[in-house]
Amino acid sequence: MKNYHYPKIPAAEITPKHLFQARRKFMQTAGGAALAALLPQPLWAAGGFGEIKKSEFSTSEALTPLQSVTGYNNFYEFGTGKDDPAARAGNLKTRPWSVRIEGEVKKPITLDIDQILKIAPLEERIYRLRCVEAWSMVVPWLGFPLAELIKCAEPTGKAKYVEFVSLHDPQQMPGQKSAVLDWPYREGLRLDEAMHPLTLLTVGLYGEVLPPQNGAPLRIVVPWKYGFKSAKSIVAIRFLEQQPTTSWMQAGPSEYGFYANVNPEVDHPRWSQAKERRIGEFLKRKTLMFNGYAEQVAPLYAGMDLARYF
Ligand SMILES: Nc1nc2c(c(=O)[nH]1)N[C@H]1C(S)=C(S)[C@@H](COP(=O)(O)O)O[C@H]1N2
Ligand SMILES: [Mo]
Repeated sequence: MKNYHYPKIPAAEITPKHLFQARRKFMQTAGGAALAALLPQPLWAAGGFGEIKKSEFSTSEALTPLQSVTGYNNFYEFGTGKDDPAARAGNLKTRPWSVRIEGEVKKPITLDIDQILKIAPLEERIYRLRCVEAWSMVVPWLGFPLAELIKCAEPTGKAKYVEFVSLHDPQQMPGQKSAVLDWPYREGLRLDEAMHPLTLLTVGLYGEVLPPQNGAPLRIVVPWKYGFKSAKSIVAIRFLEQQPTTSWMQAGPSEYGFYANVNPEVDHPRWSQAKERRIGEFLKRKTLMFNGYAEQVAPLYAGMDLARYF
């Protein structure tokens, strides 16, 4: 059994070696602490992550253009319009940023984003993302399996669910001044769903750090579920014995279930889920069971009535 540890943050390792050495040289020649403030941020914050693994789980479908991925969003903390996040999230302060790992774990801890980035190597995962509002995108995410962090946390035998809590800060998030959802935004997964290799702890897209409107600095992406399960800008990952009530379940229990698996056969009470519009395309396409990931995830739901557990 491999022994997992939460990584510490030696500055020399956050910054790729050549940059670190160049920085030291610069400090030696230029000297002075004031100049240090002008030095580049760690590479991941400045954009660009170095070497990135490709993933066997990536789709080869055409990518949704970057402008649509960053310009057409749901992020209710910034308003309910699709262009609100791009217009209003720009100043979200994403550093320093820490995430509480709490609840039913042997090692509750608060991790800095830089520690989280060192848990596992980053991969590019090109996933379909299907919104409950019947549009979809294809996005090249950067991240690593959430399972890697969960292994570090060592859930106790009681942990059956994982809850994700997004930032609550009405000063920065003007949408939180309205009670459209119960803040903070809370989502959740069954522990086995959270451990599934497709579930991605995500820090970037299109080769760069996540833009604020896409959930910087850290979000979840669960590609076989409706988009709202993929919580953005998370500050806590909580392990629970009981199934949590998510913000969307609370807002509309008959419309948004806990599972929210993409399912063309189970309609939303107010619209069909049989088809979707891929952003940028004219004709609608058929929505696929589990958003096309049935081969990988159907066994998680063997024997379950998916109309009841929607
Ligand atoms: N905290 C938070 N996370 C969120 C949302 C939100 O409003 N707040 N919207 C969800 C919805 S409905 C979708 S479709 C996806 C959109 O992710 P994207 O903007 O990166 O495409 O984010 C999800 N995560
Ligand atoms: Mo969505």
